[in-house]
Amino acid sequence: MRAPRAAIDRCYVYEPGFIDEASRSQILSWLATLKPLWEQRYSTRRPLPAGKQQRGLLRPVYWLGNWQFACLGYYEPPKRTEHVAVTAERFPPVLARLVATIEKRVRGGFPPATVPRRWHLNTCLVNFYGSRDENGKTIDAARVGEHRDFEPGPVASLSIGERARFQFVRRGSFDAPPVRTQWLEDGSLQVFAGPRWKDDLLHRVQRVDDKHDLDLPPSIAGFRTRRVNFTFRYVPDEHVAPFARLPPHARDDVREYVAQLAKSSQFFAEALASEASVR
Ligand SMILES: O=C(O)CCC(=O)C(=O)O
Repeated sequence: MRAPRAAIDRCYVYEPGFIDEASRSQILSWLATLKPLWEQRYSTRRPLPAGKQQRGLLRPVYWLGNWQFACLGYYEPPKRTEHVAVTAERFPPVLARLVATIEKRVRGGFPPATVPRRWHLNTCLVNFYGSRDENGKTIDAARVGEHRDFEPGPVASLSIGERARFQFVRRGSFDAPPVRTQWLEDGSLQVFAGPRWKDDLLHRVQRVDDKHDLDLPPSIAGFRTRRVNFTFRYVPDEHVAPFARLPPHARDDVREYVAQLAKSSQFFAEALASEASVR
């Protein structure tokens, strides 16, 4: 008797070797030009939310398309859509090219019901995974706890560097065996969509290998990066607002970050300067 064939899941793709060598080296050159931010989870200008403690994010990040500052609370429709996604730099040509290929594949292969009408990958979170030095000790920070991505439609992710153990888990049973474990390898693409992968299950990065003594660009003071992950998402364009159009309290919350970015980014230098015209 023939073994039953595994059911094809049209809402999940894992493709090793998606990033070609030329693109990989262009991505690395572009990464070297970035100055990622270490963000605080909550506003440093307003009282903390009840029961919460201020903390720095575990890892430095950079956003493209729009920047979802942690202290503004991240994009979460339907209740949090306004004033949380701040216009940011465009994708560099190499990422724009890869994204165009991914969007084509999604439109051609994913069930139409899982792809919103105006869906396009206009947002990218660049995650830097590695270890930081703290008082002479090395602290590993290469993981992300269970969460879901609230942006509507398929989410695509590209990985560079050491492989990461990525897992989908059931809510509330994080110690139970994961529903799916996927090692995300250097150069790979992962895409998932639909209610099962996006809403019912949570995902996490449990750990990242450290086998090749990698130190990926850019150089970040006190931090050694061994994996860079790009997650591409869709935020409806009407929910993306330029810094100067944020309400005053939100501008106050993020101005220091924008000023920090402005030191090495023409885009954010202009965003900061444009605030003067609305004051
Ligand atoms: O690093 C990864 O592969 C996943 C990152 C992630 O889950 C996220 O950015 O929401």
